[in-house]
Amino acid sequence: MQPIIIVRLRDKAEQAVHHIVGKSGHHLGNMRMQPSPNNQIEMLRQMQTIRRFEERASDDFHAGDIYGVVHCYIGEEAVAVGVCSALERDDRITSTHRGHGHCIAKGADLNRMMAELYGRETGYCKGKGGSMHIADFSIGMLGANGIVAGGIPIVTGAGLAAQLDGNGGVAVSFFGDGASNAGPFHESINIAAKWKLPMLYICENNLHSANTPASKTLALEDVAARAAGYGIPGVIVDGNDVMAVHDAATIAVARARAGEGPTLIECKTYRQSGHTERLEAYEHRTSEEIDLWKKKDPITQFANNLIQREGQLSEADWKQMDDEILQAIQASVDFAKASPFPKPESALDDIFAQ
Ligand SMILES: Cc1ncc(C[n+]2csc(CCOP(=O)(O)OP(=O)(O)O)c2C)c(N)n1
Repeated sequence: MQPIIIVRLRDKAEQAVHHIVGKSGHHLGNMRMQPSPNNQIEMLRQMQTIRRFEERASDDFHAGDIYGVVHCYIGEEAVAVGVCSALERDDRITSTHRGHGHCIAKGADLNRMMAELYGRETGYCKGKGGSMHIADFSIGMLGANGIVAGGIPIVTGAGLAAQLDGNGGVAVSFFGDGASNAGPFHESINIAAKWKLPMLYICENNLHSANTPASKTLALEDVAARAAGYGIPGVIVDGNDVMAVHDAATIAVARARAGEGPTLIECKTYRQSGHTERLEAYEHRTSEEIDLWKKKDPITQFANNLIQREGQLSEADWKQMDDEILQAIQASVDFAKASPFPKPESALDDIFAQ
């Protein structure tokens, strides 16, 4: 089974049409599924919120206000937003060590997120988990995860639960190209395929696994091709095109809800930020490569599209949206700073196994 590629093109009437073509170039069909103008503007707002949240987290980390580790997702925002915009609130996801984008796209509270990064009692983990452990079950966000590939079996269990409950729910695993080399990916996708679990496996192929180029660790060029080994569809999509990601996810969600089983979607994207803050000395990528991908920035592309082609947003609206987002981020920092640190005597609270 060859991976399928979804390409976003325009037909003569300037409607968004996604031409679905096989890897060998043969045409498999078209589809038309545009989110409403309001929903598209909301998608842009979410992407920019992720960007501004992380820029602030990075600044505050370097200023010494945030402890631990912060892995930014800058440049990959179209993946989280494109997929989560195709989900319902009760659908469940798990994330990675690079989880701020997935949390925000699923609807997490900015104040509680920032407070968690700041290590404060009002944070999602009462200030004791930090960036890599944010979870909010009320919105189906089952957790970021510091263990590479660790979230994949967890959310596959959520897919099994949805199937057993018969509630039509879908479960989504976000993971990197590096994680697709790990055992939990293969074990999970195998059983999900066999049991036709309502799952989406979303590989965020940002071309590098921490500080190693994916080309040095992947035996294939396309992670999506691995789907063939499990008898499920493998889709490649431009991970910097939020609408293309949304469409690929929408098809996969429909397939999952119809009981037809999982889909592996590989989003080709790029992390503009370093692997983690304060690891500049280990940066192995060339500035030419980073600059090339900055030119394909997913937020700039989408905003320009809405302003220039769709006419759904004016430059002034875009500026106002950004101002509102910056105010919300500042409010989250104010909330965090005004919150107390956890008390030392609470160190052993909420421990379920020792
Ligand atoms: C099981 C495990 N092994 C190693 C690490 C150290 N580690 C942290 S991130 C990372 C690379 C992950 O690469 P990828 O899945 O492609 O995600 P990316 O960082 O590119 O977003 C590694 C090896 C870890 N956290 N967990």
